[in-house]
Amino acid sequence: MRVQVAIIGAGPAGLLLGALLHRAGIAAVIVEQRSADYVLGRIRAGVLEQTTVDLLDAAGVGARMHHEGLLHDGIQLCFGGMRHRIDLKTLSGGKHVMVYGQTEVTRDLMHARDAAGLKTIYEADHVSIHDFESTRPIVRYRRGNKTDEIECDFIAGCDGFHGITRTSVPASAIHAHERVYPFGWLGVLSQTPPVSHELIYSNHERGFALCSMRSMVLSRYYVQCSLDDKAENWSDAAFWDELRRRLDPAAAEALVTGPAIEKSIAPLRSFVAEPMRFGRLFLAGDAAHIVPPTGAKGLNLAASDVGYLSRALAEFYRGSEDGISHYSERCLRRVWKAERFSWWFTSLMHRFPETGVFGQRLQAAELDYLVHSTAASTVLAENYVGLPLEV
Ligand code: RFL
Ligand code: PHB
Repeated sequence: MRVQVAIIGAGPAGLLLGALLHRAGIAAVIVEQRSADYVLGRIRAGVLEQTTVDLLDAAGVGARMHHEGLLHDGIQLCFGGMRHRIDLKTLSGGKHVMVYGQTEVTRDLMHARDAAGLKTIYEADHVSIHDFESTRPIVRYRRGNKTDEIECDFIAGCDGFHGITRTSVPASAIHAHERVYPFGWLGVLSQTPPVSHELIYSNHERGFALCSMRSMVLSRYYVQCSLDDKAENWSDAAFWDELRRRLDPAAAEALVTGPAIEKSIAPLRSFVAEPMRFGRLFLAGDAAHIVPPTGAKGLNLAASDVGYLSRALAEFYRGSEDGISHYSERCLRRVWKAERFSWWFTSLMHRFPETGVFGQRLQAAELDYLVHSTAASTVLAENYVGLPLEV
């Protein structure tokens, strides 16, 4: 098979890139190692920046999101037993975020892809990439007991943190920067109305907690947990008790509990690989960088990377290499700002075993400052709703 662009990975980065390239008249195929149902079964992000919403609209897949998604004008910070509202809209000059689950974004992109008759190869084993330093890169994979080959002009590595594209680059050509946090998030999805109409981020002496949602009848909650914890060791009752303890009295009282539909533990990591382009191979999304989920930036960075990449490839086929030359630098400028924000918000909101009372007092002072200084809350709001895309 021969295509212009071979995309590795059918997560949000790969699927959105496929949709944007299709709009630009560029032929692409997606190679994914899992089944479509498996990809849809992963419960992940919930908060979309306006720039992500705009890209989904540009890809022609925004209709259901605008109908079912929830626009949020604020978030709430809980500490010292009290809640404080950060008015995102006023502080950011009129912006808001869209609460619409990654699962639904993925579903919409998959449906649009099927409806347009575009090819996705699911359950591809032993995916490997070759010759991306030349102008004729190749992707190989196995399906059943047959090996197939795709010849292409470009490879987009959208295969997430554990994928093969980043690790196919010679170690001498790539630099990785990493910080692993000494705790994880235990997440629960439940068919219950959310405890609050806005997300609550809570700093508590027992650890961080987050109250989020997917709709007015589907809630997503997280509590900071130990890296040794196992999701199966947490009964539903133990999870709800722990969450309640980490909220202010009014939220604890209002919390509606129910059976967990999904329960899992995610480790927290900051990671950036530089550069993001190697000849005809481009890394995008989690394949190139990871942020701890506190800032809700991972999916949004994946979207902005593929926004830059689709534009760069469209320019290439119109005769200019400018976009592909600047791809890595353009992405990384945005990535490092999101890394900084996610690291800062994570550091502010979690219990760190090693910092002791001194660290806790500093957190309390910063939170107090944050909610009482317009300058400080503006910095939070501006980053949370998302920095503007560089043009
Ligand atoms: P994905 O979603 O990991 O998709 C990669 C795809 O590549 C496939 N793959 C391969 N395919 C072929 N060959 C191989 N060798 C392959 N290896 C892997 C995989 O099966 C998969 O289908 O990466 P992508 O597309 O870059 O998207 C990134 C986002 O998924 C991620 O950044 C977000 O989920 C992060 N995140 C959040 N981001 C936000 O913007 N807002 C949020 O509110 C938010 N909350 C979260 C989050 C991530 C979380 N976890 C579980 C880490 C909350 C959590 C708990
Ligand atoms: C989620 O709804 O899963 C979610 C929301 C906000 C975050 C992280 C995760 O910061």
